[in-house]
Amino acid sequence: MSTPSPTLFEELTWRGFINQITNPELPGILAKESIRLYCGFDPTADSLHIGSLLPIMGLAHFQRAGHRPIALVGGGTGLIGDPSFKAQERSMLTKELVQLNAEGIHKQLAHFMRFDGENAAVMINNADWLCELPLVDFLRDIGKHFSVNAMLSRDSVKNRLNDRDQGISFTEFSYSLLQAYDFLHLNDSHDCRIQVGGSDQWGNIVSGIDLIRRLRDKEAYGITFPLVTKSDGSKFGKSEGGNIWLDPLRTSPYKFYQFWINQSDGDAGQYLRFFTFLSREEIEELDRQTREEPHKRAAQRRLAEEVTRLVHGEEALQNAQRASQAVFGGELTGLDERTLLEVFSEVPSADLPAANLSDERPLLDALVEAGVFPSKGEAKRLVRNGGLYVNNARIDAEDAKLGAASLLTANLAVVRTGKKNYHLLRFV
Ligand code: 383
Repeated sequence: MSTPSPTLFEELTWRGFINQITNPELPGILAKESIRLYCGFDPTADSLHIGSLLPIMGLAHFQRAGHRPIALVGGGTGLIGDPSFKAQERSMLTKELVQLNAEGIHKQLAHFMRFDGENAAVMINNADWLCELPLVDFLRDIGKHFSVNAMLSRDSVKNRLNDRDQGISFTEFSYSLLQAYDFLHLNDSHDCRIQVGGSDQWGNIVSGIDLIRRLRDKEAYGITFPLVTKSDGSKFGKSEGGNIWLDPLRTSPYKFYQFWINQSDGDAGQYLRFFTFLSREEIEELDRQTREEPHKRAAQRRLAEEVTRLVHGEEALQNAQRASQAVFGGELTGLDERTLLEVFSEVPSADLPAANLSDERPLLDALVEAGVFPSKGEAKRLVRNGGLYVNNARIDAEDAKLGAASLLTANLAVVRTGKKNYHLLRFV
């Protein structure tokens, strides 16, 4: 007899998704019926970053198990700014910018869930109801159920209250009322009974549950996911250049792929659980390979492959993998200029006049001028030994000429001397 597949809650637990739940009855409820749940994303930028990926994966797991996710874009709450665990007051974004950002995030979220068929996901923007709220009614009907005393004791705003210099505006202080109201609204309009979010959202989620209990006398639930951390204590989701974004224009698929492939042995296993849908057996096998043959980096390779495919698609994955092979002598043609510049960002580069190409100048002369070789004699010696490559293709003739065919893109060529000494030539 085959073993029964784990319930959703067991699955989320072994993957490490469960930080806290508001009610111990939740696992039983999830096993019994298809239920609506939601998670909110504020449009503070025009792209999500990998900090949002864990709750997105969480929503996708719920959908795979037959539940009905709502992805909420915070077009209304984004105008206010969530102060939870933020050290400083946020600068206010214009309404136009929040609107643009919301459109960007809407498009991205659409990748990760299925919006048709049975238990289709729903995408919703809280600007649709929050921006219409009449202030006096809101303060009477909703505000009356919030105790300022309780709000002041929340961990998520404690630092701001204790720090006289930073402080917190009334605007941000009111944020949790709006998120609580959202949950009430979605409970009324969509029978939404669960809210999920990162552990920073605990206070906001509990506020909504309390409000629903008081006003509707109904039980609603919350689940928080852990904050993703790195085993060496450094911050997850940042590279030297800042955030790792899901938008390929902000973080190229090559950089994205590199981010995952460079994770440590200690982190790769957890990230496979968080950010891929691979089965427990597959992941435990990759854990074993990491223990026994860490130098092969099987877990990191699979992690980078799966997450890049999920976020950017198959074609972008193939390009990223090809780009990653480029420094090991792989095929370079077909890589776009931006990717080439990223791949070879740390190699020496030189500018040469574009006239070198139309005049079919001897390659070795140009390479001496570009500083690749100290002298022509040395260049010739390397060609005789079969160690000079242009665009990873070997140069066999000492009198080889430059020409349009030497270019990879409109003005770039890659020179390699020996196994892996690269130079980038830019014809300007
Ligand atoms: C807004 C309205 C709601 C419910 C939630 C929200 C957004 C929420 C928030 N979330 C963060 C964000 O948008 O600020 N108040 O940047 C992040 N989330 C998710 C997750 C996370 C949280 O989008 O922990 C990381 O990604 O909850 O920081 O009715």
